[in-house]
Amino acid sequence: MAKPRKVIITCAVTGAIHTPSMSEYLPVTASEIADAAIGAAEAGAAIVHLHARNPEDGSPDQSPEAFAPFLGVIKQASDCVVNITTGGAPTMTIEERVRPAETHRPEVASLNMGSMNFGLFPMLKRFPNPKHQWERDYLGNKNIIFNNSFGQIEYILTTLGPLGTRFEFECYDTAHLYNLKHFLDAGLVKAPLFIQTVFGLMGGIGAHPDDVMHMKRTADRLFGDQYQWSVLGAGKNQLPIAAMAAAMGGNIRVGLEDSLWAGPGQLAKTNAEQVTKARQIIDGLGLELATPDEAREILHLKG
Ligand code: KMH
Ligand code: ZN
Repeated sequence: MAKPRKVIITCAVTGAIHTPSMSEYLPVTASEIADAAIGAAEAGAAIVHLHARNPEDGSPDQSPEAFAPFLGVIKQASDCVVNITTGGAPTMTIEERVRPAETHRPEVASLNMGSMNFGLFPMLKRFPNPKHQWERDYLGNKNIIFNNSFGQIEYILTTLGPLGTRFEFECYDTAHLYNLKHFLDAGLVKAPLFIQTVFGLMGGIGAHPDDVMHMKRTADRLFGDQYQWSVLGAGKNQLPIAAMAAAMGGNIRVGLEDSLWAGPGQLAKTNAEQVTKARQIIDGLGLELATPDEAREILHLKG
């Protein structure tokens, strides 16, 4: 009998989209981020995707020094795969964005595969009174463009590739899959590709099942068996999209970076709570959870 497929859960514990006024449970300090990552790994996440924040006001902080304290604690406590963001926040320069991964040389770094509008302002309807001025400026800005030009993508690949870091290719629309294909054909990226398709962010593709199917079909046509598919549904789309993708051969990303919710109107108190829900989907489908070492083998990570 064929063995059940191993599904990789990634947990993105804090990110740079949500702000502290939206949820008291959003990890902000180094010790909160470390606890969140360790808890997520204990609940079944093979990979933790990490951003840092300024402990004073919760604003995104992309200095390598901000990552160091929680990276050390996570490494001591867990063998999970560490994934450091190169997206940072869409207001940062590319040099600033790449520095934490360049300094800390993780097994995986995120790599965003195209430029796009980034609409955070709809969240102001749900959370109309942010506490800090930076939150009001950030969320109210209707002119945010997330810059990921071909030159910037190449800069990240040629800076981090030689360090042995591999990539979580974040694709927010079908064009981003074609951009990735360009880099594969140019020999700048190597299979197996870990493709994180992102659904339901304003500026990217929607979160309808047709959108999921279209991204999957396009990736299948462009990359065949040269890729591992993972999905991230923003906000309330997180678990429905996770369930759909898991049933179709995909891997799952959860975490408070992508959704603050544990259910309708109910804030998630921990990242581990969302990992547990993803795990229930995997169990229910008769699939198995990938351990960190299995994820390393599947994705050809340096270990
Ligand atoms: N917040 C995600 C939708 C990055 O860190 O490079 C995108 C993200 C970007 O994870
Ligand atoms: Zn991120």
